[in-house]
Amino acid sequence: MENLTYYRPTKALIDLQAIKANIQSLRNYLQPHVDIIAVVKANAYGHGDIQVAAAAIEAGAVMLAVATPDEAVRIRQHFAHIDILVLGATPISFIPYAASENITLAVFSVQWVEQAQQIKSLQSPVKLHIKIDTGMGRIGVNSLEELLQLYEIITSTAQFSVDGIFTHFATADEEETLYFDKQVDKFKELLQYLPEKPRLVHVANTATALIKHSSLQFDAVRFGISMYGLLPSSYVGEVLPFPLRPALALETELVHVKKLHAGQSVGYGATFTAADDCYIGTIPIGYADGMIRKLSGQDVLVDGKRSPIIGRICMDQCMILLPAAYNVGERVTLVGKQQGEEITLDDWATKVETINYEVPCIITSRVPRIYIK
Ligand code: PMH
Repeated sequence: MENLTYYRPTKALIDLQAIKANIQSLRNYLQPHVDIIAVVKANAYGHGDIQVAAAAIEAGAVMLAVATPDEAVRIRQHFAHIDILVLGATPISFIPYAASENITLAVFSVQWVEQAQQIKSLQSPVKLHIKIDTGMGRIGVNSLEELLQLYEIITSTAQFSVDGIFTHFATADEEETLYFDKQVDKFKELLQYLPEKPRLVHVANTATALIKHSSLQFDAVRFGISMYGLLPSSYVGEVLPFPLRPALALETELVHVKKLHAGQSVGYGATFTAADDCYIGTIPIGYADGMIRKLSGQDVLVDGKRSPIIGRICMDQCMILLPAAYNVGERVTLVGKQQGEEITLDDWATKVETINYEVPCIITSRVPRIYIK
């Protein structure tokens, strides 16, 4: 039984309406025949796979994409009928489960298919999406020869059927299009040599779906980061066709407030020393929650005012410089809005020199995700 009572006030609030609205905006923007594949890998980018999947399906997604077989199992246990695609590599040992539970797998290796041929008596053929490496250099077949060899062995193997073909772009979110165009050309060229076009051709991640030519929507788009209301890059923000609603807020409360006298210090290493008398608050969130020490100095919101995190962030707690003497229990917003002020996951990403994708993924499972319907 899931623990639904949380005593610590630190919570990630996930706005499922925002997720639905982002998908619906995409739906209105895409050509009518194009399907939406909701990318819910990595626990839906840290937002919670099952709840996000339910919202995505309700908003019109017809397939869910995950990275690993284990993620697919979790989704299937909650959703009996939705199509699920595993984007990453799958061990042979997963194939019987994929066959009995209708999980679609990415395929990119002849050797893998040969090994799979040894598995007899599958409940039904496993649907495969051929992955082409057009320039990401990650997984995927790299040449026409490899593609045709793979296609031939799959189509002559009773255990499998070809349902789709796809690739992934390395630079779709950038203004410069040279490398992107090369990837597109390679994909289109390889595609035309296939004896038959698979049911589902898909190449577009969020950036491609939102800012590239509509012909690159093909049969489906894989909608990840902007489903969560976040931009793939600042450049995409400049040319975005519709507004996005961020889905995640992170909140806690003051659990201790004290007056610090000039000369007194705060935290491990005593790295902050008060120049003047001031009020500091302790909040129950630390690096074990994903609030890594590099976030020291980041502002949080208290009573609509920006208050910086001071000193080193501890495992379970950190301290903030308060604008005034507030009471224990005062709401503290780490990500989200208060009275017209806002702190975003992009602010965190800038502070720790990473991308917004990474930030919700590193908010650990100790922080409960609370769903606002
Ligand atoms: N398709 C594949 C194969 C992906 O790896 C990803 C994101 C997406 C679609 C969705 O992209 P979007 O969130 O930009 O829409 N994958 C990753 C990754 O591996 N690291 O960062 C994002």
